Amino acid sequence: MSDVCVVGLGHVGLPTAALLAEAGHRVVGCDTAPEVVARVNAGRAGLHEPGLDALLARAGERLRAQAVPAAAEFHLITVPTPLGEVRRADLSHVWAAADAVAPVLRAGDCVILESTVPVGTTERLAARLAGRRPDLVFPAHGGPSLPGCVHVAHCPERVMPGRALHELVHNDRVIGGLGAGCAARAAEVYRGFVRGAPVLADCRMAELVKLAENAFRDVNIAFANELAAVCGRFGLDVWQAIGLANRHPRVNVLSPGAGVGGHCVAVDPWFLVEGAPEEARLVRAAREVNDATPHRVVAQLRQAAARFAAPRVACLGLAYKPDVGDLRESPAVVIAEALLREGMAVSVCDPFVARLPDAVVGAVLRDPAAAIAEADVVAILVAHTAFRGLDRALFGGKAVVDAVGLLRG
Ligand code: SAJ
Repeated sequence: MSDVCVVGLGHVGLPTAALLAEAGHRVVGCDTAPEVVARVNAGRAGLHEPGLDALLARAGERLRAQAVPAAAEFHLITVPTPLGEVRRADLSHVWAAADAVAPVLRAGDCVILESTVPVGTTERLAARLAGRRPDLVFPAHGGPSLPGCVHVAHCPERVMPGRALHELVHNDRVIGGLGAGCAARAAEVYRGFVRGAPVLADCRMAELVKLAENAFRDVNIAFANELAAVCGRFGLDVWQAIGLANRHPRVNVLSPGAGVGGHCVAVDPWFLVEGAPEEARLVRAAREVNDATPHRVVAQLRQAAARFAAPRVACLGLAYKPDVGDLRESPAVVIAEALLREGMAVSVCDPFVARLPDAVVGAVLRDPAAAIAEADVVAILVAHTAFRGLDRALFGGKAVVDAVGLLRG
């Protein structure tokens, strides 16, 4: 069993570190946030990830957390890559992780970048490491594996928040190597816990494939959202339209909603646009359609509220998607914020949210039945399973904007 160092103990890094520890590796997890280090060492995940606390308990002493990387055969970098200025990837966390790992690297070690990145980043990562460690040998992109070289690879995570443990084990992994032999070396660390297939490729290919996966989803959701806008223009019901279209054996239109949120699908397609602005026209258009969707929902709500002197709006759902408490890039937050700015009284109901974010200061968190009872307008923004059981009589006499088709069953 190897020593493994996981840099970044977030939604992907922590479950990965715990699975590696359970597979028998000695794992050091690193995080720059002292509270994360303390929490993990106390055996608490602090994430909405079913089974993770139990897994941490089983990992016991094989997983310990600290602020800085330790020497290890494998270094996994699982840090965030948010959208920075002018819709380009902010890679500052990747570079900080590289600079932290560089001093402990040894000949023959393997560095694996799991964060989602623009095409070409793994090569830049290797160049940065090589710049800090001129005493070590790094392969050139596509070049031969030299004796004692540091292996560098990109193995993008592909897990759905809330299903991380299942998907980390069962999803196939695309493992892209920098030079010959890097992908095969990187694959060794996943063997202990991944039951999906390891598919070896070049690092640029692995980077592109991850971006393509999320852009594919974004484009398809944009089509559904655009269809909702088109149906609105004709006064037609988009849910009925999709239900009928999907009876065609080769058509599968996704669900329109309040917009696209989360830290992946709403972000990663821009990394493709960044690298290929002339070519990625459909990808850019999809991003624009999905980003415009919350504003279209606000316009519908404004219209629904127009007949009330001091409209009270109940927003059902604040999370970026059903049955999670994650608020990152959530379109529901954008909508609630806009309603507050327009002077409406806003109550928010979300069984996964214990405290409202600063963005919606002025709104109140309430249980759905009470919020709906007192509202003039109900905005259904997230199809949480818990909302499906709400008594339909509650909505009687209310102006309802159902962005997610919850009342359609
Ligand atoms: N959404 C719709 N309509 C739909 C489906 C989704 O409006 O029919 C919305 C959701 O409400 C949400 C957004 O799209 O706001 C994104 O949700 P999602 O479930 O499509 O994706 P994420 O961001 O939770 O996770 C994605 C996954 N990628 C794909 O499905 C291609 C996951 O596998 C990736 O690992 C993850 O991004 C990531 O980390 O990149």
